[in-house]
Amino acid sequence: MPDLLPGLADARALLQAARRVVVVTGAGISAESGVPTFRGEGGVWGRFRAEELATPEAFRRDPCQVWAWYDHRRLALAGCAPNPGHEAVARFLLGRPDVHLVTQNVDGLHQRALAALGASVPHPRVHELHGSIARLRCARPGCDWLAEDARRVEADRLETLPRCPVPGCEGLLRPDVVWFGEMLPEAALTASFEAASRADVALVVGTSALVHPAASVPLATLQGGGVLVEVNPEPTPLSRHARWGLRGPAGAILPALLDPA
Ligand code: BJW
Repeated sequence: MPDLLPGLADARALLQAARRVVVVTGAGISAESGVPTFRGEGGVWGRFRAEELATPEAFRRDPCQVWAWYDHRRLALAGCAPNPGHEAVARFLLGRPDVHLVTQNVDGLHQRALAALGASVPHPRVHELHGSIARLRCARPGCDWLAEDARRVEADRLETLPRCPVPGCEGLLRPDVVWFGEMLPEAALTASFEAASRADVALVVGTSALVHPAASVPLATLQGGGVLVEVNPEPTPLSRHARWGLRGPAGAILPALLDPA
């Protein structure tokens, strides 16, 4: 299939010749690993309301409900593995010093693909804009406790939710992800826009490009004089800016696009 895809050979030539590349990914790259996307058919927001699960207000109102959802997702993720799309991005990033990866995904599958190739993670050229579901942090303002933590959370009662281990704090712990209305991590955001504005090519994969400021990252490449390549079965608001729009699944297209001949 990939050889016959319109634009694939040209997009591949563009990416292979480019020096600086920023790869921007969203939930679609993990769809073939069995991780549901947020929008579209079968998407999370078709079954659950974002404002009841992915806002700081929702956590304050009903931390058990929010934790039950995250515990379910953390458990489901443990049974998922990186797919050929994540693996191709990992090879591309490790093979070239001027490639940066900006991801909105909290699933850790990019990092797992990199670790499988022997890279130490977190990798300095991977920028997680919306955090990581594998980390917990204290929800109490002013407390900066943060750690990788894979524990199951019993979310049926407030008393069983995880608490901050800092002596005297005991604030509720929450997943280290970015909910609607929250600021993105400053270092990751700055690094993402810097990498994008310097890039010759932004390769945008599997995002509906509806959530800001992440959706604006590829626009920084355009503003810097670079070009955009999109991989997505469906068009998005970024499609009209793309030099090449490759319509199909990331797991099939990315190895053909990124691996050396
Ligand atoms: C495939 C495929 C296959 C399928 N291969 N592809 C400017 C304008 C308008 C609004 C705003 C704005 N600036 C800020 C806002 C508000 C808001 C926002 O953007 N709202 C819009 C929805 C209207 N943004 C925020 O609140 C952000 N914070 C912020 O801006 O702070 C500053 C501020 C603070 C206070 C006041 C004002 C400003 C925070 C956004 C946080 C988003 N959080 C979530 C949840 C993360 C945690 C978790 O996972 O639990 O992040 S929501 C969800 O959407 C998740 C994703 O990262 C994010 C993006 O989704 P993504 O990745 O694009 O997935 P989908 O499902 O939408 O798309 C999948 C795509 O894959 C589709 O296109 C498919 O076709 C494709 N696909 N299979 C390739 N096999």
